[in-house]
Amino acid sequence: MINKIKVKNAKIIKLQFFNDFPDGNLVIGEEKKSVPFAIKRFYFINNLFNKKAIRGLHAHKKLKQIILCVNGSFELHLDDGRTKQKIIMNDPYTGIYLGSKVWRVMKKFSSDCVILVVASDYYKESDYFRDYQKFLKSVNE
Ligand code: T46
Repeated sequence: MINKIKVKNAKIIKLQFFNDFPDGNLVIGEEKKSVPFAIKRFYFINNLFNKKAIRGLHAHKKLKQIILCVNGSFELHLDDGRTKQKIIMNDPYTGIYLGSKVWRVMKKFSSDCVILVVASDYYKESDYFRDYQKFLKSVNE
């Protein structure tokens, strides 16, 4: 995992958890506490069996999200238009908050990888920058 975020509009979110070994761990996120926005949506990504899968390749205009790797691992590549950073996501208790205008690419998923995302708004395709040049132009405006 990582201990410092260099890109803008991103930060590390540490979740509270209870280690009930050998009966499991209980992990908690709470709106406006560990999650710094009101939650309108969650989604998860699983069945990542294709070793060459690449997801993301976009930024959001306004959406705020927390990305968690609740099982397995993957690489999260962030880019705020000036600074780039690679984060190895392999700690289910540490999420990455992403605010507006952070280009993200997700790859190198382990086959047991499960990604959980909590989001501040409903799905709106109009909130996506899917074209990198348009994203860069918007960052530099
Ligand atoms: C993000 C990363 C981490 C919906 O209809 N509703 C939804 O809530 C979402 C998330 C997606 N979709 C549709 C849109 C596409 O036709 O599902 C399809 C796949 O979505 P996308 O290619 O955007 O998936 P990822 O994994 O590249 O990106 C997703 C989120 O879209 C994005 O906000 O930050 O996960």
